[in-house]
Amino acid sequence: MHDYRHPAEPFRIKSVESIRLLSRQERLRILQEARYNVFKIKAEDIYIDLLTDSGTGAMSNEQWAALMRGDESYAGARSFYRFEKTVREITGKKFIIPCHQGRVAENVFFSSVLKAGDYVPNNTHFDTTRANTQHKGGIAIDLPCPEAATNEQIPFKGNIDVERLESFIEKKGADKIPVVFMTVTNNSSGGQPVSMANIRETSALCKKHGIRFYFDCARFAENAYFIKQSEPGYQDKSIKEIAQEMFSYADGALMSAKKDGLANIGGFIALNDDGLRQKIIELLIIIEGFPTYGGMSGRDIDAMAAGLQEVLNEEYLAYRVGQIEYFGSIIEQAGAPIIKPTGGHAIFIDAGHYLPHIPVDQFPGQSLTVELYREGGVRAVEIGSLMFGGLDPVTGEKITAPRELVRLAVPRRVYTGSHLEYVADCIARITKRKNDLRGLKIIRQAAFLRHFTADMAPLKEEEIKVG
Ligand code: PLI
Repeated sequence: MHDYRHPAEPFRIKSVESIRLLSRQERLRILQEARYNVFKIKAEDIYIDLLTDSGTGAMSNEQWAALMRGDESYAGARSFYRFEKTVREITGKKFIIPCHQGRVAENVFFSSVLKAGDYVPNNTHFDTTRANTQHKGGIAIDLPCPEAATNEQIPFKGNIDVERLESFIEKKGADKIPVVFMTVTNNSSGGQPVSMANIRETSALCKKHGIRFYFDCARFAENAYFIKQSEPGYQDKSIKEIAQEMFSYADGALMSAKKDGLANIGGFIALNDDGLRQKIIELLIIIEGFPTYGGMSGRDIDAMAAGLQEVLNEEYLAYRVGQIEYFGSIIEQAGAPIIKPTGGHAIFIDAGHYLPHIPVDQFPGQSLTVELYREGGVRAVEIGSLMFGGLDPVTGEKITAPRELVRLAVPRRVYTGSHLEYVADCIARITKRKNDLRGLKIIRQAAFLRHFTADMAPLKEEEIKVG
């Protein structure tokens, strides 16, 4: 498409925020104080923050202008109707319920559809979706396609395994499965996209069994861009048309607009089922607010509506996906194995392969995450045994994480190519002495989502095992 390393940023910078790199000595002290959990480090002590792409993006001048249009009326605000029109147009759903972020949408949705002991299959649950399912007594089932666990350079590794889904439905019975979810893009499986064909097949299977089919659509526009790039028949369609077709196969969707809504806060539920809407709204009013503001100010709703329109811009998506691809290539050159092909919002380093001398119960992913901060003030997040291992809070069974990954999530429109090159340089320095890295142990942990708050400590010499 072009001869550059990746499409240059299709925007110029109008407002800047200073960042600083603390001394190595300060970083060591901060790590100790944070108990080796990077969630507990203050943002001002981070140089490059790749913890998440959620709510961390830069808004456009149009979004800042939209803030001024915000209508702060308690009920029936203009902001809501502008937002509703935008989401209806993209999703084709009748009812649009605003929620201040994705996990609230999950909370009110699962509280309204789940009974204890029900199953919720998904291509791969994101951690809050899993926790919300479990919190209501449900059992979260991941059914990623077999290619997801390989390093094959093929598109659409975010797909659900339709055959396994079918046999799962036949085994457990449709009455035990109130909803099947599809996460687009598949965040926990490497930000990999899902194909339209897979969406269509899953939808047909759910219809056949009378089971609801919903999207967890936090990154739907990035997914639509991958479909345009790689799935035959979509090259001449606009991103909006592709998104509309994706949503046409689902009964509804839950969205965290902190990703492809290009907003710092926001989310929604879109659906056609009026009975379910009523149930959701009853709970929403108790925990979020009136259904025309759902826990948000009018200005936030307007900024989200503007972001949802902007994200459909193909030039923006080409830059976004191109930037991630470039980032992946320089990290690989720096010596760290990554999940390939690169997905839409992050690079996932395979820490299990990078640090094979650290066994999974000594958290190789967390070891690399800690080292990235120590080396260069870079904040990443572990997606491995710390996030997904431990004991199932519902069944008490021991859970094994599928892989030991470290995610470097790239906030939207925030960091330039040279910031990303700096991160790759840090990895190159770590690679030179990676055999000296050690594992960690947990000192204290919570039952749900333990990675957010766990206290950790480096292992003592006598505690070190070899992987
Ligand atoms: O952070 P929330 O509550 O607005 O959204 C939760 C959520 C739901 N689904 C998916 C696919 C997500 O990626 C997600 C949040 N993701 C975060 C915070 C992330 O760092 O990836």
